[in-house]
Amino acid sequence: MATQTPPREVDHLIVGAGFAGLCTAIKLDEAGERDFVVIEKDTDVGGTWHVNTYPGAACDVPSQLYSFSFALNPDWSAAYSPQPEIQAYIRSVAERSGVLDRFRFSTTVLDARWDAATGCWQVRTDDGDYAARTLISGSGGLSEPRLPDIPGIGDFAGEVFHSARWDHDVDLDGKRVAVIGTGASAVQIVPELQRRLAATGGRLDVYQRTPNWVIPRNERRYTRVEKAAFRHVPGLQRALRAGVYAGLEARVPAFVRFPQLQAATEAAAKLNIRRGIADPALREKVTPDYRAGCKRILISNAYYPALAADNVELVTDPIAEITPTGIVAADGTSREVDVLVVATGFHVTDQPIAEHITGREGRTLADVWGDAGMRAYKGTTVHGFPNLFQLVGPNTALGHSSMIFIIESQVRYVVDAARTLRRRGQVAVEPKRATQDAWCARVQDRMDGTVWTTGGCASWYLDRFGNNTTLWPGQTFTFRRHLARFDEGAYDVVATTDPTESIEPHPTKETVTA
Ligand code: N01
Repeated sequence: MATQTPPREVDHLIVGAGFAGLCTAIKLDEAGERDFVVIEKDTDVGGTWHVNTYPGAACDVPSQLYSFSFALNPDWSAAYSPQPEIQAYIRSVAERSGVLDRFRFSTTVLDARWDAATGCWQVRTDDGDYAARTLISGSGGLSEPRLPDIPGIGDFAGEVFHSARWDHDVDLDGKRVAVIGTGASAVQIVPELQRRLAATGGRLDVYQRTPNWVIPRNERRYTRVEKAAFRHVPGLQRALRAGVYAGLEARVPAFVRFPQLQAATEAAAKLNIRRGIADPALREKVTPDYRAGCKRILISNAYYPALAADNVELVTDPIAEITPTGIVAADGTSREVDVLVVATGFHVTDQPIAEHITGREGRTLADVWGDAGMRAYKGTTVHGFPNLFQLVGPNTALGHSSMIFIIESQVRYVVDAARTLRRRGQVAVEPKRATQDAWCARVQDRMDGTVWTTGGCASWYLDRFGNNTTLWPGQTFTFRRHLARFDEGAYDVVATTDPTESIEPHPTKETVTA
């Protein structure tokens, strides 16, 4: 008879091996919290940078800022890094850090359930079970592709794939390709496809529902001398990084307080359109009618010229249906398609991981958030979910700077929490409801008057209640200040029902105060 293997006990279970999961592993290790496992459903570290391999994939945050603060990279090839370089960087940091022995790849979390008896998260994976004191989710805000619900899409007989699941086995040469969507991924994909198809006699149709503001990308490659200077001149690269950081933070008031300042961005984007497109009708089609910044501002020098190329058609009529052989637009025009690329974004305000996490009251995080949208204290902890820490949680994302800064801020908080819990005798804590509510109310108050609310667009930043539960409405250094230390006073200690299961002394069943 098969015997059931008991769950493996660990102090910390980290879900996801992208920037967030890796950073957590490294920093916990440094703090002496070495008993952790990182579960990753994919085959390598990197998260979104491992998975998004579409042609042209690159970071639209400057390279100098797009690295860990504790692992600067003097070898970036250019001002903006392509995906393979970022993936190689993450891999090399992981290898150097000495934590990879605790990573379990090709393993998927099936569900995680708070167990009051043991004061642990009971986590089932497709490769064994775990009992973990803390559950740290670094599963990413942009990891689950959102597929469009277009009539007939299931009957399409050609090749179809999402931008984040690029099928490199599909031969595109000479084909008729359609891209649905014109967001951050599409503006990188379209120029690459256009060039490749032009060289092989193929055609590209780009289906645009809403135009985006696209400003020029300040591209340049670093010279050998610059790279040597980054490596050998003390403080040089850090000073450059600080300058880039300050420059991006200076843009925040135009997003949160004075949206009219976005007029400068709109002027730059209009110039970009005029430079890239000669046809007035096409220019008009790609010019947004909402305030820049309301949706993510995109950067590209190649997107508009690609749309203007002879082998490309920009279709702005809505898609009526997809047939086995092509796409029919609302005006009745039918266009034959061999390969359909769906660049329609991700599940952001309804994160799928939330369906798999069940808290103290027996409800899933998805259920709880279904009531009124995503809510968390400091974007990281959730009432009813003891010792759960969510990286890149509600209201932590950025439209203007590097998410790695946010991730490092949250990881400091989590590591301080882990230290605090150990000092207190491995208690389980969750944010007080009133404290969490006050935090969320303050964040939502700050949304009034932001460009995301007033800019006149529909965006994936907003949830189905119309609230922006995605972005941090302020400067990143303010976020870091809020999370500078684990504020015990904001938390309640959660009792375990069977005190004998408590491994270390339980100080009090009341609120822990700082
Ligand atoms: O997704 P998106 P993305 N029929 O949601 C359209 C990050 N990222 O993958 O605007 C027709 O921006 C939709 O139209 P509309 C970055 O944070 C970073 O491009 O909703 N069209 C839109 O045009 C980014 O913001 C980098 O009207 C449909 C597009 O699909 C985020 O990922 C690079 C449709 C979706 O755009 C997401 O970017 C790439 C439908 N049914 C991505 N449904 C970096 O460089 C949706 N659309 C760091």
